[in-house]
Amino acid sequence: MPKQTFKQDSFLAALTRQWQAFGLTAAKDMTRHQWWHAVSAAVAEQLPPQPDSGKGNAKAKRHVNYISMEFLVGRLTGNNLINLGWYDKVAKILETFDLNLADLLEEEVDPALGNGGLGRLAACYLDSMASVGQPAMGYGLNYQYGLFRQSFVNGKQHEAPDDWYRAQYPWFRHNSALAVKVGIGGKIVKDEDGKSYWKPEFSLRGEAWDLPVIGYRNGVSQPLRLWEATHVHPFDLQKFNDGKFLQAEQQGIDAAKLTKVLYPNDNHEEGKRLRLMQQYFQCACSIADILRRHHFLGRPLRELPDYEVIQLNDTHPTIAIPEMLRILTDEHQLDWDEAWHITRRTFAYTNHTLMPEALETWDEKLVRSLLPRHFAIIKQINANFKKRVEQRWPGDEAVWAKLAVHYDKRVRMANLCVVAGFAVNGVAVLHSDLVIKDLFPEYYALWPEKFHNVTNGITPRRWLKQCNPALSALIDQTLNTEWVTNLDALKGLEPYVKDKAFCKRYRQIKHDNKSRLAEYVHQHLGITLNPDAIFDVMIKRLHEYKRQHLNLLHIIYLYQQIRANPGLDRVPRVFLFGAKAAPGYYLAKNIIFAINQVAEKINNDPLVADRIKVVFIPDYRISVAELMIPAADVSEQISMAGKEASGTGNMKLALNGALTVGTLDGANVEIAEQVGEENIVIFGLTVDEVKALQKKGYKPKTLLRKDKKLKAVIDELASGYYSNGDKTAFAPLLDSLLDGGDPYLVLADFAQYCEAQQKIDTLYRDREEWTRRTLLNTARVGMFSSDRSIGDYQQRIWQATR
Ligand code: BZD
Repeated sequence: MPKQTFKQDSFLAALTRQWQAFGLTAAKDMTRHQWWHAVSAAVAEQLPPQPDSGKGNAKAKRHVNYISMEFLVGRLTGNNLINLGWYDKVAKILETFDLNLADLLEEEVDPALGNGGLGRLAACYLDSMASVGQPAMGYGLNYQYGLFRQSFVNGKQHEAPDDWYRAQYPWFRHNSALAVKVGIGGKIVKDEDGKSYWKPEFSLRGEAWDLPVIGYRNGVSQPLRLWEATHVHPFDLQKFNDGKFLQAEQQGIDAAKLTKVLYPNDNHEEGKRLRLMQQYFQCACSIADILRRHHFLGRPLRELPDYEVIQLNDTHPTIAIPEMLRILTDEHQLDWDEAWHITRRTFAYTNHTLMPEALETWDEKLVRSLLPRHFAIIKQINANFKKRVEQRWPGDEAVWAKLAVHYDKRVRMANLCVVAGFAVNGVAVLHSDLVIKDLFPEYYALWPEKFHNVTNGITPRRWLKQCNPALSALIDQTLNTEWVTNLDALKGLEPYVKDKAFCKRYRQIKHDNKSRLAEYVHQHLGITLNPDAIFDVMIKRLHEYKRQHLNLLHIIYLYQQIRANPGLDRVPRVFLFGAKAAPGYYLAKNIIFAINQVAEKINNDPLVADRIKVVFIPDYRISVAELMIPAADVSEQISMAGKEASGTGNMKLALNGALTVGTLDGANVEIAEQVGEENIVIFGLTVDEVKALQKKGYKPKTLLRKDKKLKAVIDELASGYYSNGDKTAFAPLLDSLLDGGDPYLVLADFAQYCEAQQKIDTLYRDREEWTRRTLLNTARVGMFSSDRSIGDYQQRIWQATR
């Protein structure tokens, strides 16, 4: 497809229309925010129409429908300008108005329609599919409020709603012709032929709001379609005429609740009715849209899997499977076998977690009451599958208890995906192995061909080109090749480890990025950072298994060492955190509080001077990540082995030249393979060692008695030293580590973690050696481009036999 050309006259004319629409008399009267809006809208106007028809997809290349409850896209204006190749042109025009484009881009509120890794992965994959020319649509929900805004009040997390003003977001295109009617509740009734069908209690309307996903300089623009719930009859005229003015709009208000807010939990399920309604609403809209397109193109239903694949981003959109079966059987009158044959070849499922508390199951009563027909379909799937299990494991109730889709009055979404889909994949090699070995061994025995690995990836457009312009420019000049669409080309940087001038520039860029972050921290938190210190970065959701508290224990240990030996020679280190805790996750919130309290004490202790600073940056989000990642020297990836499915921050940080301190977990294993053992600091128990220790019986208190340093750290936390004498301030955290049995083996990995950190200190003193190792990280992580991941999905899953 040809590159999209920028038309300056149309752009200027569109700008004019924008300030006129604001009711102003000249461009110069616009506020900075209005300028951001006007520029974005003027660019959006120039985009090609997004092909909804899917004509481009042929049997040779199935069209991908990526359904996800979350798309954490981040700010779009800068990214779209870069992908279009229009950034410099627009910047030039703005200069004539005395405006700096980069400053304007800061005006955009991040669309935060996701929690963390899973939502961000979906956004990277859309970018890559558009960039590599994989025809695709993203399907999600248009939440009015994204992930909550975080602030700290006396060190404690405080949540506020995230109103991102979606109604005024200039990148949306609303297409009212695509609206879908979605039923909920009600019962199953029989028609005169005795055939059952669903009579919903009420209906909602799904309205399509499209965001453009722009390929990197290839003329491609594909929609991310986000559904908003409204009411079929937003206003009840009957009630209005009856004088019930307030009730007249009630249905519209109730409907709007459905897509009001994103659930703020990651890796934990809540089983809430509204959440299941959101899931179904999204799936019903998306399946209707996929089938509408298929019919529009005159293609027979039985050929659906030849043209379309539906990739489920974790189990959250699983209800799409019975929805497809319902439409095929009830609305298109296919018999069960034919409908099953089509469905079974259409759906593929990506698993993102092994944690039992995150695996979704739904109470059958809830499913039956909201979706009676779907429940009946699920029971049918279950009954048919039971015969298969019975053949393979005759009379083995224990196996059935594990494999059933419906069991013990609950519907298990992951099982439904495996049984009804043609492919299941994990998101890193280690994780995919554990999916087979620990989570689904019997399913693997039944259908080994369904199981795959696709190691996650990140888009180099946002995570290098956009967020680290200085490093990108240096790479451009050095390599003289388009590395942005071929990240493996970064290998070409390897010989430059010997080039002193190059290394100096590489080091200087890191230093400048650190100064940029220091400025942000100073402006927002009033803390002064020394850009010559090691910037040690831990950015991810706050979760016990991710072990931010292991990092904290080490910080306290360091602080104690300095107090015991005030002349201690340590390279100054800034420990930076960014993390949100789910509002109901008390332990996670207690860890945030503990970090903030320790930070307060250390940052104000003159004895420490510059040697340690601890900074918890509030409201961590994509735009803050874009600032922190290029500034990081050290990347903290310290989850308990076996728990982090992949991680993607680890890839972004390594790409931008941070050295990883990490356990052999998730994609860290593959990062270590790529960069080489000398260029990463691995510590801690392996998956097998974790299992062995837990089997043997792990007793954190015994460990504590043996390790004096560790005991001193724990005792000090419990003493009130960091909490104005309040000995209970960190009780949840301490209870978990001690009486709670330390489920994530924080204490067991503490000693090795401290050694790993000492290695970092030693290594950093040799500036040239440090530069060499970090540069080799940048040069060797090309395989973590999401373009490669998409290639793997195409080869192993989407285009493989169906
Ligand atoms: O998905 C994350 C995993 O924890 C990471 O290891 C992995 O790299 C990424 C991408 O594969 N999982 C999530 O982010 N999960 C959620 O955000 C989530 C959201 C709602 C409900 C359950 C989980």
